Amino acid sequence: MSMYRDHRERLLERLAESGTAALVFTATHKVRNHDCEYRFRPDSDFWYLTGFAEPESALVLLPRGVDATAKDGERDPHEVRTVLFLREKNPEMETWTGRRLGVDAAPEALGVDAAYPIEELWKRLPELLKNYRRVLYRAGLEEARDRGVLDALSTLRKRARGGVLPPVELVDPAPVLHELRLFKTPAELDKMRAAAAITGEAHRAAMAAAAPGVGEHEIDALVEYTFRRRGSTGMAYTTIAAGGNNGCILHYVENDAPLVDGELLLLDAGCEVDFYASDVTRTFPVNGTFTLEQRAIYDLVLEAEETAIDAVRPGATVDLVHETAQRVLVRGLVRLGLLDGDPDELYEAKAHQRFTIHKTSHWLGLDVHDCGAYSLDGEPRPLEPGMVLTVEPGLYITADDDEVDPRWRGIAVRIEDDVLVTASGHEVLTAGIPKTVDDVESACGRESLEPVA
Ligand SMILES: [Mn+2]
Repeated sequence: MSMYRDHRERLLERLAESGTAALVFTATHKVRNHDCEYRFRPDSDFWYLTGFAEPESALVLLPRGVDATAKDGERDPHEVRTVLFLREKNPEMETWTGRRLGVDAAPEALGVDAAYPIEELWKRLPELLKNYRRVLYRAGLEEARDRGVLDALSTLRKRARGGVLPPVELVDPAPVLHELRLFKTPAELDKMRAAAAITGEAHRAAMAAAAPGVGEHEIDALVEYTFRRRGSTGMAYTTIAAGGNNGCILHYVENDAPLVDGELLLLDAGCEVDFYASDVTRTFPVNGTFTLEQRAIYDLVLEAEETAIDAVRPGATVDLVHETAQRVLVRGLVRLGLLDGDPDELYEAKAHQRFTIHKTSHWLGLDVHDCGAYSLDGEPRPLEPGMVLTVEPGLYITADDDEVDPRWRGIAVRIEDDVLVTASGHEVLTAGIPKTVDDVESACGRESLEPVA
C-alpha cells in the first residue's frame, strides 16, 4: 500500500501548487450480455492512487485539507486530505457479489484519512470542494458523474455570497496526473518486470505447443491459462493469435483458425500484474522451422527492432526510435527486392509504409497504451529515465498482394519488447523471451497439446 500512498503524496504536492482538489472515480461495471457483466477491472488513475480494486469507489484529494482557507504552512498534520468513498459492508449482499472492505476498515487498510459510504458522495462533495479554485476531474466518461460534479459546482456558486469561493476551473488529469504516471518508480517497475516474466513464460509455452492443426484459440487459451496460473490479474489487452495471413490484420482477435503447416504464427499477448501491463509480440513458425523467405523477413524485422532498441536513451524521441526502425526496414526491403530504388528516396516517399503500416512505439504502464504526452509544445518530447515504451516494428505482406513475388505473400512478422529508459540508456524488461531465429526454432514444437477429441 505504501506505493499507492506515495503516488497520492506526489499528486497532492503538485495539486497544492495550483490550489486544485481532485475527484477520481474507479471504473463502472460493463454489461457483457443481458444481466452478465465483464470481470471488473479498476480505472487506472484510481488504482494508481489507491491500490483498491472494488467497484463503486471514488477518491477525493484535498491538498490543503478539508478547510481550504488554511494556508499550507499552517496545515494541521491530522487534517483530512484524502477521502475515499466506497461500498459499505453488507453481509447479505456480500453473499451474492463478494467481499467488501467496508468504510470502517478502509482508513487503516488503505492509508486514507477518511472514508464514507459511496452513497454520500454527492451530498458531501460541495463541502469538500469548498474554497478550491480548481477541480481535477475527467469529464466525458459517465454522464451521471458529470451531472453530479456540475451540480456540486452550482451548489457552491450559490453560496458565494456567504463567503464561499466556488471552483472556477475543471482540469483534466492529463497534464498533472498522467505526467506522473508516465515516470515509473522502482516499485512500479518491479510489477512491470513481474508481468514481463509471466508473459515470457506464456510465449515460450505457445512456441512449444504450436503445431499444424492446433487452433489459434488453443494458443490463445494456453497463453491466458499461463497468465492466470501465475497470479496475473489477467490479460493487458485481447490476445492476437494470428496464423499466416491473419497476421496482416493488425488487431486480429477472432483467433478461430487452425494453424497451417509452413505458415507463421504472430502472437501479440501480454499480462498485467497488479494491473501493470506487459506487451510482447513474437512470430514463430507453426512447424518449428522458418522457410527461407520467412527467415529473410524475420531477420530484417529483428534487425530493425534491435537497432531501434539501441536508439532508446535519454534525449532520443519516440519519433527517432520509429525512424531508426523504418530506415532499417527500407534498406532491407530494397535488399530483398520488395522495393526498388534508393532507400533514402523511398523513405522520404513513404514507399515502405504499405508493408510497415503502424508506428513503432507507445508508452506502457497501467494501460497498455499508457497515458503521457508524446510531444511538448508541438515538438516530440525527449525520452527520460523512468519512461517505459514498446519497440515493435513489423512487416506485413498480404496473401493477395499481386505486386510482389508470390514467394513473399502471406508473411506477417512483428517483434515487440518493452523497454525502460535508464540514465545510461535502456533496459529491455522483456529480455530473455526467445527472439533470434535459432532461439525461436529451438523453443518451437517441444510438447504437443492433448488432442481435442
Ligand atoms: Mn504494443
